[in-house]
Amino acid sequence: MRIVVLTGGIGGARFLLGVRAYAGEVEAEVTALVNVGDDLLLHGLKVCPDLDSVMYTLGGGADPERGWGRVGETWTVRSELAAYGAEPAWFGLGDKDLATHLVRTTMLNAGYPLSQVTEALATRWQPGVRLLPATDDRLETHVVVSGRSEPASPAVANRAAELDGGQRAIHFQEWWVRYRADLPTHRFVFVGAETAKPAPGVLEAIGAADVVLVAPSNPVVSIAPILAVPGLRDAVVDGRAPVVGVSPIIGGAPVRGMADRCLAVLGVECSAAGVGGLYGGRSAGGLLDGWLVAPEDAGTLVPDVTVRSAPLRMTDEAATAAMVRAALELV
Ligand code: FO1
Repeated sequence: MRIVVLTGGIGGARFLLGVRAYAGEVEAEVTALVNVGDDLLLHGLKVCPDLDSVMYTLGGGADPERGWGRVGETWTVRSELAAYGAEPAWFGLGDKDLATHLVRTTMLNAGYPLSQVTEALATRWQPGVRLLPATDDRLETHVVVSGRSEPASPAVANRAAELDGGQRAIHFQEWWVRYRADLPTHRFVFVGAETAKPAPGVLEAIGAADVVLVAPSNPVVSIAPILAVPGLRDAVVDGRAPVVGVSPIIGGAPVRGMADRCLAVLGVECSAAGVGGLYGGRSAGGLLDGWLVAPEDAGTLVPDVTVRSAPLRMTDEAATAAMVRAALELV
């Protein structure tokens, strides 16, 4: 059996622990198609938060509390950078984490595509699932905001010029980490999406899949940038594999992160029904055949989608594997 998972963020990485555990029970192969919209260039290094969260989490190197970066991390370089006043100081790169970015940036500069770099890094971590970036091309989530305009921080590359009406685009990480989304926010832009191509192996993995799972990731800034890669969404919708999503919203609130803030920008209700409706039913041109919601949201209706409920708290690997089993029983 071949399972393909659309995933991003810390919740998506935790979900993959359960997918891997379930796949081990049924001898299935797993390919994770990972969001790259969070990626950024920082101090000359290419940082890929979602790829790293998945790689470290599955490889046993992630800090379980933080959910990102390494367990047992130290911050010597970070404090040295701060001593030089090197901007941005609001995004912390740990000493162990830096080695990943140095190796990745060296390989990218040598001309290796991100998918091959990811494969090389994963050789060390042995995640037990195949990790594929959604695209090898540059695709970055930027956020159009207004208010609290600061002098342009040159360190955050590709800062868009001032837009009309005092609006400006900032990189997703600045919005997420520096401002904690606490700015008037108008829209999300996936810079580079128009010309990005699915990474090698992505369309093949979708075509060969027996099931496609949409992880309980942030639908707006983790799943949408994956689906924004031309050809990727169509491959899923037009493919033969059933598509089952797992709700990231339980009882009207995200389990962690800021999906509520992101959904509000889109004017989508922060609920299992709202996100299910955002993805849409496959027979109506949407994405989903099935939608797994928490018991708190049993009775959720999504047009053209089969909805089931099961406990969705990813308290440990076994609980998450049970979620995966429930999702697969849906189809
Ligand atoms: N999140 C923070 O809230 N503060 C940080 O300083 C920070 C640094 C960081 C460094 C590397 C990395 O891979 C992730 C990092 N994150 C940090 C998390 C990151 O913003 C999010 O995990 C994802 O981009 C969204 O899921």
